Amino acid sequence: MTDHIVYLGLGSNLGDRLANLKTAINNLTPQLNVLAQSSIYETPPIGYTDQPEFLNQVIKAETYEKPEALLAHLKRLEIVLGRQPGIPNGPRLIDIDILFYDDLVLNTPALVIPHPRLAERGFVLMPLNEIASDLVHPTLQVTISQLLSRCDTTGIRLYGTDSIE
Ligand code: PH2
Ligand code: MG
Ligand code: MG
Repeated sequence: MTDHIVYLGLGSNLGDRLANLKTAINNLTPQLNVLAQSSIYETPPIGYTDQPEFLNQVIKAETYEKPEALLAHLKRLEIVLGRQPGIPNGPRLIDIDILFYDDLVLNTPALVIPHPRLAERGFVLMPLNEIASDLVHPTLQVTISQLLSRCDTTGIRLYGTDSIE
């Protein structure tokens, strides 16, 4: 079995957001074996802003699936967990995106790897930086920590740790 290392971005802004993330992670097997999990962040919605705040998290996993089969597995899981079709960038119970798949660069109508918007998304880069700060983006040729340092992270904070002012 040839294993591949992938990073997945998870997001939820409907229902019990924390439970949605946990249920998603618990149902990744057997196709994926989770190796590391970031903290969970509460993040203002990007793109379509008139919707509830998200919880976002990033995980590192190993998988034997090819990219297309992995995508199909994740889409099936989103639907099993209750995701309904909706507007692009709109509210969702659960979103599971492939961020990286080894150092693969893939551009098909169905799937683009690395995720095409990760470099400008603080809600991806903050959690990703926790578990992969030295990972080099295969086309941009800079590390995650470098991408994060250039990115707007306004309003993003760790979830479940109330700040003391
Ligand atoms: N996902 C989107 C669009 N906007 N904003 C935040 N904060 N978190 C997300 O996961 C997110 C988003 C499309 O998938
Ligand atoms: Mg997404
Ligand atoms: Mg998605």
